Amino acid sequence: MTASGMLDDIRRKVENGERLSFEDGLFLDEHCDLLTLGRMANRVRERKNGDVAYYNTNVHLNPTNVCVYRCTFCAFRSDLRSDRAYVFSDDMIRERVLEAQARGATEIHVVGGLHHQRKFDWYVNVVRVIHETWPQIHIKAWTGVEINWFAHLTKQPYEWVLRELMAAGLGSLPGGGAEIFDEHVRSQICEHKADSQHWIDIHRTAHQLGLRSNATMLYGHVEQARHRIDHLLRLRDLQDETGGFQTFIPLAFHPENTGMSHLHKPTGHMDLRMIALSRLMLDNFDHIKAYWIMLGEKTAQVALGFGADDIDGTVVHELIYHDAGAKTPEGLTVDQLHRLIREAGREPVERDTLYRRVQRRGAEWWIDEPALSA
Ligand code: V47
Repeated sequence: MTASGMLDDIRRKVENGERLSFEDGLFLDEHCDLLTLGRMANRVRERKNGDVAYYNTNVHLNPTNVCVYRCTFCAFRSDLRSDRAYVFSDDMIRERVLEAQARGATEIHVVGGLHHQRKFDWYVNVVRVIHETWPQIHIKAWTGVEINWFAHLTKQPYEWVLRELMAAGLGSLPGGGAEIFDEHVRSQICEHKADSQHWIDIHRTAHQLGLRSNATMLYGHVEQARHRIDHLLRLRDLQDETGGFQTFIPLAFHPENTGMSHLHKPTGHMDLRMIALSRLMLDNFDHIKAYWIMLGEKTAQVALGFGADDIDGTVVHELIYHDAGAKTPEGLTVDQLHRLIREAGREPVERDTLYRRVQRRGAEWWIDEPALSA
C-alpha cells in the first residue's frame, strides 16, 4: 500500500473507532506529520473526555534515594555511602503528610530507591505512617519494580506483597518502572531490575486484587519506533484483559546527570508526537497524561490539543526529574493549572487518583460519586 493509502486507511479506522495495528502504529510513528497525528488524537480524546481536562492536588514523597540498581537513565539514585544519600524518618514522613493535608492534597505519590539495608517492613511502614497520619489521603505508592523487589526480599508471591501493603493503606500503584518493555533495550538501560514480564504480571495481580494502576513509557533515549509501538501494544493487551489501568503517561527522557548524558533531551515535537501516538494506540485507556513536570508547562498545555486529557497535579517536592535537569518549578498552584487548562480551551476538573470529581468548600474536600471512569 502507498503511504497516502496507508494514512487514509488509518484515518478511516480512527473515525470509525477501529483498533490500530502494530503496522499502523509504526507508520504513524515513522512517517505521519505532527499535525495530522495530533488532529486524529484530538478527535479520539474528544470522544472519550469531551471538553474536560483533569488535574489533581497531590504531593510527592521519595523516602530514600539509595538504590541497589544503577539504571543508566536515572540521576536520582545514590550509593549507600554517598554524601547525597538520604532516608526519611517516620517524623519526616509525618511532616510531609501534614504539609499535604495543609495544602488540601487528595493524593500522595510515593516512589524511591531500593535501599540495600531496608527490609520489606520498612516500606510497609512508610505506607502505614502516611495512612495513620491522615487516613483520608490516597496513597499511590511503589512501582512494579519496587513490588518485584519486595517479593524478592520476602520470597513471597506478588499477591501476598500487595495484600500486606493494602492492609497498611496502599490505594493504587503509580506507573513507573515500565521504561521500555523490549528486552534488548531494557538490558541497555536497566539491566538488572524487574523485567517486562514481571512488571506486567505485577500490574495484572494488582488489578485482580482490585487495585487500579497507571502505566508509563520512557522515550527519547536508545529506543526506536518499533520498541515504542511494541510497548504500547503490550499495555493494550493487559488492559484488554483486566481494565485496571487508569492513565498512560509518556515520560520524556531527561539526560542531565545520568549515564546517558551524551544524548539530547527529546524535542517538543517528539513530546507531542508521543502524546498523540499513545492516544491513538491505547484505545482502551480512558486517560492520557501530559506530565507537566517533565514536559514543561508550555508543552503540557499544548499537549491538551494533541490527545492528552490530564496534566497531573500540583506535585510539590518532585526529585526524580529535577535531579535529571528538569527546569520546571517543583510545584504549580491550582490557579496556575486552571489558567493552563482554560487557555487550552478545556474545562478544568479536579479529580482524585481514581478519576472521581473532587468537591471543595473552604479547606474541606470530598469526592463526588459515582466514578467518572469505568
Ligand atoms: O520509572 C527516571 C522515569 C519514572 C528519569 O503514575 C526518568 O501518576 C526521564 O513513573 N528522565 C518514575 N524519566 C516517575 C513515574 C511517574 C511520574 C508521574 C506520574 C506517575 C503516575 C508516575 O521516572 C521511572 C522512570 O521511567 N525516570 N529518571 C530521567 N532521567
